[in-house]
Amino acid sequence: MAKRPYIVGNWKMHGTRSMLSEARAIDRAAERLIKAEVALAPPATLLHATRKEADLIGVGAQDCHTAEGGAHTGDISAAMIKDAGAGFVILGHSERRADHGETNEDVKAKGQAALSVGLNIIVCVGETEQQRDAGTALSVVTEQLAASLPECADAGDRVTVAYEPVWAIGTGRTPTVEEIGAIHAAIRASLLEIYGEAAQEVRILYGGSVKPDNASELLSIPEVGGALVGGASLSADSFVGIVAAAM
Ligand code: G2H
Repeated sequence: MAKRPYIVGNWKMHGTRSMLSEARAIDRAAERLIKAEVALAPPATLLHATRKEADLIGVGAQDCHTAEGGAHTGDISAAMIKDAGAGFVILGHSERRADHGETNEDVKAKGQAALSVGLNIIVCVGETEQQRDAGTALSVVTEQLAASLPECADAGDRVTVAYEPVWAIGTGRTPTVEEIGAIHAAIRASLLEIYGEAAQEVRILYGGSVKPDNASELLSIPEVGGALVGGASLSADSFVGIVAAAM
């Protein structure tokens, strides 16, 4: 049976406790929008509070460390994230790859750490504008994927991939339907090589300037199994508009 579209809000470094009212409103809306699976990834400081406020939606983190614990000032382990009430973690977002120099190998190690404590993972991949212009988007994305994904026997249940072209993030620009379709098809083919048959069940999200007014078109592309939403997830109204477009 096909899985429900997965709509994940990535709050990035936005949100103090005053934003919990948005999480509550999204959670309330999820009660009627049951044809989609809805989740929020607030900053780590709000994980526990969001989990307590929201009963129906998934709650996840935006990063984790590879180690179980130790002398890593400022970092947070996968076990701590789980303890705070999260069910998943986003890994390898291009902002972390750019701001913190995260490599594919780092992302893979983080994925292993997360899976080992029972967190599910959303692994992000995507090309830069330069790479797209050079015609290498497909190879960049499939190479990132092959090197970033951890081994996982039940990948169909625990792994999600998010395709986020770097040049589309927060810019209001999106690839064409054909471009997204081609990359998602290539991602599916790579996933089948990596995970075998289990890959059929892995959802591939699109991310990058998803808004209520383009969500319906983006989510109707074959192989697009949902969306990773940044800016438009900060308000319950616009995020719920995107969730509604998924159904
Ligand atoms: C891409 C996306 C969320 P935005 O980073 O991961 O952000 O929707 O603001 O482009």
